[in-house]
Amino acid sequence: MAAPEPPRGARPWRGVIEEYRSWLPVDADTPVVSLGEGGTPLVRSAWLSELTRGEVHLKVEGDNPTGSFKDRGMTAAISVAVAEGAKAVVCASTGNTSASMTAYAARAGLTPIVLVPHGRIAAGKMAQAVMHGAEVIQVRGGFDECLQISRGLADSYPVALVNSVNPVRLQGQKTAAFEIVDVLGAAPDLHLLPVGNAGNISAYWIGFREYAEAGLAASTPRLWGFQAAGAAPIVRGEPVPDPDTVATAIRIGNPASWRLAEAARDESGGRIDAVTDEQILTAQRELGSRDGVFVEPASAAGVAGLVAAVQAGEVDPGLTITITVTGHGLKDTETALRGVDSIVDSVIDADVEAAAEVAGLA
Ligand code: AN7
Repeated sequence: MAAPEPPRGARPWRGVIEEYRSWLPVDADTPVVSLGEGGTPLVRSAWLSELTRGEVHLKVEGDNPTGSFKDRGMTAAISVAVAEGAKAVVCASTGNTSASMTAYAARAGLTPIVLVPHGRIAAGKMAQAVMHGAEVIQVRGGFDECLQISRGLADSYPVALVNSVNPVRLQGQKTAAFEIVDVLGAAPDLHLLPVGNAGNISAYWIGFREYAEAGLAASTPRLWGFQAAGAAPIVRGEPVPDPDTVATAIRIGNPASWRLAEAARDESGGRIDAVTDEQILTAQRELGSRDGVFVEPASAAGVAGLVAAVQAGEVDPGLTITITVTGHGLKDTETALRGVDSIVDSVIDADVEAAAEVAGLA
């Protein structure tokens, strides 16, 4: 006889630290700063499954509390920072790290200091930092300069650095790989994701590898990472001094986790390639209109990469493929609406027949 189902609600999701405690660098005394992050949906994509003649699932990380995968690393980094007595935290960010850091810092009563590049941070992300009470400093320079300053502050002043150069961040972020294996019951053949500062691809590799080493997965996936063509230092093999892409979240010319990402690529038998802004925006629209998943441009890079690889005949049929879509589309509505001539298709009087007519129903 089957075991009785636990009552509904008896086992709420507890956030990634409590769910994966034994895998993380926390102990019984670590104060857990959580917003219930993780446990995000793994959504099957019908059109991508058909396109690849395989099984494609999206790991929808925009469903995290602040709207991106960054929350997984931030619950860990902020919890450890509090345990170590930090009073203030700092990060450089293209927007999502700062949105996440400021939320968790607010919760922990820490002072959040945010360094953002000049211009081109999505408005939604800035609004998040403002609402969470951050000290926002704009630097005349790009993300890479912001990260240098952020490191400099942490070296010389009483403030903890929570960029992904902080290894605790990657430990938290690896839980997404655990969740994928937990839900599929096995590792995928192939996992795709965007690459910016290159922390996340490194974190997924840690997660997939640890599960395999522990016998919880029989294999590890090949990791395919995608940078934006105008910000593709790893693909080119040299830093890009003036990175440029519509996908502002990954407008990074000298990724901090460069070597770790190359190791993840090589050890997994994977690749890191570039996709154009046009391919990114097309993938973003397809995700919205076919899957019902609204992501920000950077988040669509993995899907853009898969579509390009299928077109190039590089994807064998019959594979189980997972793709991380990293952040929510609502963070950057300006880019989503750019090029849309008019949001409103018709204006009518308050009349059913008129509505039916313009909607093509009559
Ligand atoms: C939506 O917030 O670097 O390769 O400062 O926001 O781990 O850097 C954001 C990165 C992909 C790239 N998708 O991940 C920041 C920041 C979204 C992102 C990435 C980011 P990494």
